[in-house]
Parts: sequence; structure tokens; C-alpha cells
Amino acid sequence: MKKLRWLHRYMPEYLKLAVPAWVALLVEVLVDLSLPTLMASIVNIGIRNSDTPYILRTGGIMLGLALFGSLMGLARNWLSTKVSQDLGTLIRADLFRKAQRLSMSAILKFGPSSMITRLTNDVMQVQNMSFMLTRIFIRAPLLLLGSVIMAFILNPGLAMILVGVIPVLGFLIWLRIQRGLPLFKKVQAAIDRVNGVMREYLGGVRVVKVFNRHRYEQDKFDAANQNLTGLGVKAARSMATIQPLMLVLMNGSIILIIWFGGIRISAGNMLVGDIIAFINYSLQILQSMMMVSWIFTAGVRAKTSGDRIGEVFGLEDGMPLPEEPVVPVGQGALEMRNAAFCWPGQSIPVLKDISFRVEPGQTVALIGSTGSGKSSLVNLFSRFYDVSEGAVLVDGQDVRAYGLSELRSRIAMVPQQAILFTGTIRDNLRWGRPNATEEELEAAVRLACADEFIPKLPDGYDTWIGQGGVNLSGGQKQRLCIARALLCSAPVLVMDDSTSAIDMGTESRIRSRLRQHAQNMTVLLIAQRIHSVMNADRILVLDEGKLVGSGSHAALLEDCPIYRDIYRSQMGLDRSGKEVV
Ligand code: TTP
Ligand code: MG
Repeated sequence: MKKLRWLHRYMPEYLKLAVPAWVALLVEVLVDLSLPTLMASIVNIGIRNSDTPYILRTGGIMLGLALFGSLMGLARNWLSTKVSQDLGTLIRADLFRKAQRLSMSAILKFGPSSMITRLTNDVMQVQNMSFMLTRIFIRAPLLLLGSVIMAFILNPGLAMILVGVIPVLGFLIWLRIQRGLPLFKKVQAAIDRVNGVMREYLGGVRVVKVFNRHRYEQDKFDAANQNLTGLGVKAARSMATIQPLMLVLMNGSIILIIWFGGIRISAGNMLVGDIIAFINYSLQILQSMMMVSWIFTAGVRAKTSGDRIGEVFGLEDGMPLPEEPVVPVGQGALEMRNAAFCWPGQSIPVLKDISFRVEPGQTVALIGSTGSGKSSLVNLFSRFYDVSEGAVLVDGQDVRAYGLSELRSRIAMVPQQAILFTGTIRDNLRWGRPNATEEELEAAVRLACADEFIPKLPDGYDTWIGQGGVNLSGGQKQRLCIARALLCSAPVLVMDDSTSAIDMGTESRIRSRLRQHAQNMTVLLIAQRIHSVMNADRILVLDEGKLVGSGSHAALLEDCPIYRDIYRSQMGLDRSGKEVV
């Protein structure tokens, strides 16, 4: 139950509507309980004495009560629907907010598909349960208890039959729950997997088509889907056996009641009306036990889902933040002091003992073979992750001393993967600064050389971009990402291999425009091509997580063998400097 503690915070809001629903329910139950007794009196008094006015009067009262009960039922239904839908909405909103606060490594703990299931399907289960709670939870025990009491009042001897059967039924329900719980946990995990396969397929649909892997993907999906079906059926079956068993037991006890009641009536110890009422109460007990079994089925699912939601709420929020964040001042100096970095969950550091400094306004390039840790390195400045040793400084202050949004608003980032969002080009560009003017927007677009293609698109700036920017070319996407970052007008610009899909001519145009119009900006530029880095103020060479060279192009050619190798391989020269054919 500890994992369900997160539900507490929704209780005040929930109870506001749930309590009136329960009051309405209580009235309904009282009506239900009074009807069989009234009926008994019609049989015992009215029919026995042929007292028609009595029959009509009592019948009228019964009708009135039934109508009133239905009205209450309507109100209660409205309230339960509203309260459970509201609860679902609140939980989903909070889950999304929580997901936004999580650090990268925390989000990766469950993976995107599971996070989505948790936010949708799992919340739905909890929502269902809350609906059941306001509809039948109070009703079932009340009806059960009331019916037992009324049965006792009518005839204690016969009521003993019921008292004998109810614990057996209770035990049956308990037994099923024990079996059901672990099964439903597996069902939710299976939903995660189905979502996962679908997500992966949709994300990589082009690759699937190119490699003609439809059959493979279909099989993968079928396997996940079959698995879900199998588990779902198994879980539902394990719960479904309760109902028939209960029916057999309850109908058995009604036979006993009629049997023993019959004997009593023949002996003149009991009235016919009482037997009718008694059977009615027994049926209500049966009905309420059924409700209890439904609610437990829903409860078992909701508990599993509630735990899964609780796991998300239980994740540590992002990174430890300073109590009193420092206000950033400065023009955008970057520095690393003996920084080392390990990916979460791994023991081998991907960056070792890195120290360098970038002065405000400088352009520093970072080059190194793939996997050498360039992206990992720049991620540290925006504090997507924390260093495991040493320090990362922005404007002379440790990044851990700033508030996260203050820090990140100082560093405009063009990530290695050109990620765009559903919306128009204009929406996407304005991400970093929603209130940017049209002139600022166009200036940023010109710097990124995106003015070369945006006007040619069908709707220009209002062209709709599909999810992930599917309707643009790689180079177009990269240019939009550069413009988006430039529009933030942050003092630091980090470009992670963000011109890899842009042809050399355009790339050098972007570089010269940046040099002319953004002289004050500190630029940290990652690139694979020597051409892209040659003109930087300084070039850092990264190899297997270590900084192996730092200096100008000419200096590095002189004294950094790794840089020389990269240069030669890209110029088509062999080690001795001869052209390779
Ligand atoms: P990167 O820092 O991504 O290497 P890179 O940017 O230099 O490479 P590229 O030019 O191809 O963009 O990765 C460095 C190491 O970190 C690499 O061995 C893989 C590892 N790594 C993880 O373990 N988890 C991750 O999420 C990422 C991105 C990298
Ligand atoms: Mg990279």
C-alpha cells in the first residue's frame, strides 16, 4: 500500500464529489432494503385479510420510494462519472508535469512506451476503480449488512444459512485476488511491450520499408500482441470463475431457505410473505457479493496500475538543485576543470580528465572520431547530466549553482539529431523565444541559410511540419534547428554536428554569416569534417574520451598526430602525405 501513497493528494478533490455520491447511494440502499419488508406486509396483512385499501396504500408507498430511489440513482451516476473523469484528468496532468521534471536518466528507467502506458491505460484503470467506488463500493457492503440484519429480524433460524454461506463466498473472492494480482501486473507489462513495438515501428518506418522488414515487424508485433491476449485471457479467467461459483453457492442456499421455510410454513411457524421477503433479501445479498467481486476485480487491476503510476511519481526529480541559485552574469565563458563523466549505470567513464576554457565571443571547435564523447561533453554544459568528477563552469560558476532554466536559457543548443515538433515552421522556430518579432525571426533564418528554402515551401513560414519533421530533408531540418537556436539569442551557441547533412557550400555560407553577424556569441562547434573546424579560433581534439590536442589548425597539424591522421584521411592523403588513389 506504500506505493499508493501518491493517491492521498487527490483525496480532498475526490471526496468533494464522492461524498454527495455516497449520500445518494445510501438513500438508494435504504430504499432497496425497505421494499421487501413492505412487500411482505402486503402479503401478510393485505392479501391475507383481503384489505385492498391497505394493499393500494402500501403499494403506493413502494412506488414512491422506488421513484425517489431512481432519482437518487441518477444523481449518483452523474456525480460518479464526473468525479472519476476529473480524477483521471488530474492524475494525467500531474504525471506529465512529473515527466517534465525528470532527468534524462530517470525517464530512461521505464522507457517511453511504458511511460505512455502509465499515463494512459494505467490512469484509466484507476479512473475505473474510482468510478466503481462511488457507484457500488458503499452500496455493496451496506446492502449486504442491511439484508443480513433484515433477514435476522424476519427469521433468525433461516438467517443462519446465510451467515454460513457468506464467509465461504468471501474466501473465494480472496483466493481469486491472490491469483489475479500477479497476472494483472504481467498484463500491464505486456501492454507496455505492444506499445513499444508499435512505437519502434512508427519511429523507424522508413528503415523498415527500405529493408523490407515488414514480415519481421509483423511477427514481432504478433508475438507481443498474442502475449498480451494470452495474459489478458488468463487474468480475466482467473477472476471470472468467481461469479459462477458464487451463483452456485447462493442458489444452493436459496434452495435450502425454501426447503426449511416450507417446513416452517407447514408447521405454522412462518408466514408466506416473510418467505418471499427472505428470498428477496437473499437475492440482494447475492447481488452485493457479486458487486464486491467486481469491485475486487477492478481493484486488483487498479492496484497494479496504481503501483505503476506510483513508481513514476516516486522517481527522483531531475537533479539536485541549489537552494539559492546564482543569477548568471557574463558574456558566455565555458570551462571544464578535470571533468570526468560516466553514463548512468555504466562504470567506464566516456570522458576523462577534461580541462579547457572558451572565452566569451570565441569559436571553439571539437573534433574527434565517432564515439569519442563529443556529444557527451557538450551535454554537460546544459546540465543534462552531471559530471562524475571535476567541474563544468559557465561564466565562471559551476553549472550546479544555477537554476536549470536560467542555465539552459544561456546556452542555445543545436542537438545532433535535428528534432522538430508538429506545427508550422514559424511555431518551431519560436520555440526558444515565443515573443520574437518577425524581423528577428527572419534574421535568424538568414543566418542559418534557411531563407534559401523556406520561401519555396508551399506555405512558406506557415508550412505544416509533421511529427519529427518528416516532410523536410535532413539538411532543411538542420538549418531550421540552427535558426531555432539562433533565435534564442543566448550568449552561447552549441552546435553538435549540426551541419552534417548540409552541403559544404551552404555550410561555409552559414559559417561566414555567423562570423559577421554573431561576433559576440561564444560558439562551441562539433564537427566531423576538418573543413568545418579549420577556421575556428581554437580546435580541441577528442580521442576516446581524452583531450589529446588543442590549438589552431596549423599548430595541430604540427604536433597532434591524431588530428594529422584525421586531416590526411579526409584530404585523401596517406601517412607520408602522398595522395591515395
Ligand atoms: P557520444 O558522446 O555520443 O560520442 P560522439 O558524439 O563523439 O559520437 P558521434 O560523432 O557519433 O556523435 O558517445 C560517447 C560514448 O558514450 C559512446 O561510447 C557511447 C556512449 N553512450 C552511452 O553509453 N549512452 C548514451 O546515451 C550515449 C549518447 C552515448
Ligand atoms: Mg555525437
